[in-house]
Amino acid sequence: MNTAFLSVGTNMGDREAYLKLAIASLRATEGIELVETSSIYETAPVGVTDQADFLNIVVRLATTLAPLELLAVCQRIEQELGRERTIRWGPRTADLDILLYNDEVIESETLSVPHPRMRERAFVLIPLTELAPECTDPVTGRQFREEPAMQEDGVALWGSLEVNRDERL
Ligand code: GSY
Repeated sequence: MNTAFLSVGTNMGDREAYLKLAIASLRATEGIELVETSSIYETAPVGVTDQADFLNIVVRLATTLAPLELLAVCQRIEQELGRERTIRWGPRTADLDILLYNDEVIESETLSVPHPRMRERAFVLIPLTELAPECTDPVTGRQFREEPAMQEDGVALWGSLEVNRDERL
């Protein structure tokens, strides 16, 4: 069994509903066990800043899927939830990124793990370290909680998904 962390973000429509739908789709996927979800954070947009605030979470999965299979699942869920890849860095109903897959370092044409921009993104680092405070970057050897971006503004606790424990396990 493999451990993976995903980042899920949304800034269109009913943002909480999109997070819940993404979680439900992950849960319904063969080969994926949703182990836990972080709190929900409301976060200022990074990249294109002239767009609505996001809701972001990080989830921990146990999975038998290989990294590229997991990527295909993420892309399928984004499409199911209506994401159209029009504006790069622009608004989206749901964005699912693989952050970490075990301690593996993967550089392929379609997938880079650890996610290449995660070290600069407080909206990823803060929910990730909520779930895994000791988590260490397999590339730098540093703990993610030591990254300077952890101190950035623009990330506020918003709520929780109220996933009950029985559903989680
Ligand atoms: O890369 C994920 C999509 N995304 C986000 C996001 O999820 N949250 C925030 N705050 N800014 C973002 N910019 C992009 S692109």
